[in-house]
Amino acid sequence: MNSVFVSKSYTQKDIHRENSLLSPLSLKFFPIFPLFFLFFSCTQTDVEDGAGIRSIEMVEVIEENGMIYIPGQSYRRGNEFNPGNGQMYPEESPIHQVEVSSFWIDKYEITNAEFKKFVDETGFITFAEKPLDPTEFPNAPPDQMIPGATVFSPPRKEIDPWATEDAWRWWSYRKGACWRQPEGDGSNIAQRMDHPVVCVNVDDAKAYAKWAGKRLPTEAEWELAARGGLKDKMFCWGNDPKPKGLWMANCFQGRFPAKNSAQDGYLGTAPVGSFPPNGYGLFDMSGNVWEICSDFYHPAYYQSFITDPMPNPQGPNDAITSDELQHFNRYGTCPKPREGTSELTFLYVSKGGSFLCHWDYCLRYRPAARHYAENLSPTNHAGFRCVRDEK
Ligand SMILES: [Ca+2]
Ligand SMILES: [Ca+2]
Repeated sequence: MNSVFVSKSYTQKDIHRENSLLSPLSLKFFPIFPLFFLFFSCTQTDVEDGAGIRSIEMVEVIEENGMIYIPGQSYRRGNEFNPGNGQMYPEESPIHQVEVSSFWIDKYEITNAEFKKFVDETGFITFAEKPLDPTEFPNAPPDQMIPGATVFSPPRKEIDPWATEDAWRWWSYRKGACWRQPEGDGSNIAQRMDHPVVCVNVDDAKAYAKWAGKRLPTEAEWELAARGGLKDKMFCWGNDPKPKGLWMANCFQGRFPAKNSAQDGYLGTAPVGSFPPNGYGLFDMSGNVWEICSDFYHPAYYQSFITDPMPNPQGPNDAITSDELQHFNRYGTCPKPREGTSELTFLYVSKGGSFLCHWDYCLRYRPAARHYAENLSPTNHAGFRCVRDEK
């Protein structure tokens, strides 16, 4: 989705939550006890749900304690092609070879039930639940210093999402929005404990991961896992966007952003694991919620990476902010963060698209797709999953 830049000054001290908004940008309680499954070799496996039967090309997989083992390998990261809707996504190119060591990754997105357990045990308070520090943002209006998050707020009438870059036409800062009440005051997650947690930022996600004895994935790890053992395919399941005419991921159907037909069965987030897994047996690597990674985001990162490739890349050394990204998109240059830049405005990679990605407007429910999350602006369509090193 297009980047949002509402107006503000280019002075980081003046940035507040609204103008730094990120680009719009039930568990059947899964068993937590130790599991160990082994799938031998590459096989066609039929997966059936309420929508129909899909055939998934499964590869050899080891599962343990809700995590899948991804063997170390070199693979082709990125995408240089029109994914089918006539649009190009230059931040995904050039395609390049990248080497990643073996690791384990969560089978599902982190759920509200799992996040609640973390909060109950630690007393952790997420960013969205705390007021902003006025000394850090002295020029921000008081009403934007109160706890809250950025929430999808579709217009009542259809609009052309391409008309302007102003994504505030379908996003709003919502008082009280946080993981416990993703749509703000009056909402709750009582019937959504098996949905992915949302309205968390990268620091919240890192805190959870540390508590769980894990960490956030790098972009290179995440994309390798999302590709499900397939090579050079556009989607996590292959090149056909809708095999047998069935949706393979929770995304947005209808006319974005006003009319969501929910043809896939879900208007908002879905219970994790509601759609078929990829070849590694990982669920929701496409859609449902964006998944925050540990790398800083830069749209031209791959162009610099190919000049100095390295195994297990961690992303760019320097962070950029949404203002600087906007500058880059307009002028092709991107100054380093200036003195006084709040780390809360740094952009981190997020992957996989969300329930708001639409074929025509944001075809980013693909393994190569790249987007970003900003600590200052947790949203109700971004969450995360964790990884851990091979031991
Ligand atoms: Ca949907
Ligand atoms: Ca996802």
